[in-house]
Amino acid sequence: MSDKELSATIARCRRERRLADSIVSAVELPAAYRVQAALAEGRPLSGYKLGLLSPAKQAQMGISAPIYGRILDGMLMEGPVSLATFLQPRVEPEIAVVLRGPIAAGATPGAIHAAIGGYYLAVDILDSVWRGYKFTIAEVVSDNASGGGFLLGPQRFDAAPHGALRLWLNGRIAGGGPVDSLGDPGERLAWLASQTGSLPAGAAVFLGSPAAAVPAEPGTLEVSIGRESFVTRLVP
Ligand code: 0L1
Ligand code: MG
Repeated sequence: MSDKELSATIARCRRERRLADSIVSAVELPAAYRVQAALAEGRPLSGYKLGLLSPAKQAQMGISAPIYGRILDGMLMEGPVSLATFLQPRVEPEIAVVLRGPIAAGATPGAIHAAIGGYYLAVDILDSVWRGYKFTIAEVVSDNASGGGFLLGPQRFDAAPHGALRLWLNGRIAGGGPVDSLGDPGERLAWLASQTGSLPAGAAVFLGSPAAAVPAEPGTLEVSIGRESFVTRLVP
């Protein structure tokens, strides 16, 4: 499958609200990012997501760096969130930052730190177009790194929270892991700016999850770290 066919498949399946089957293709990563950008054209950008942060996940996909996707107009949501708007939603707990200033490619660590307006508990709602989340790396990058919906908790933290980030679904723990395993947020933002050219002021950047994504279900969704938590609702 060529990059044009890949782009057309994703666009058609998204439009028709149906899943696509993975087809092994020879599309390289730079071409996949071009497909992602072309599919996002005309939609205002609210930020970015980082994905596949862990070396184990990267090795599984045959890459040695994270991937990124775009948070587009309408993807930043407030609860309650209707699951009917997605194809096959999965959720994972994250930390996100909101930028108060722009970050240029090559910015110093000090400039990056100064550009961070705050840290938030967050939920990444993944929604791959690829059936059963079975995809090649080119397919998932072209499909906007499975970007579906994004939730930011109401509380702003001045500093990056540390500890075990946990996801609770209807009172049951659904996953978690140490937030420090995601690496230094400043370094992650530096990498992202080097890939995109710059990050605009006001952008939300979801920094990835230390936990595996789990299928979303209606009910109460909670993200916690230490004594802090963010609760929202998922409805059918
Ligand atoms: O970390 C992530 O948000 C994952 C991005 C793409 C891979 C997936 O859909 O599982
Ligand atoms: Mg994620």
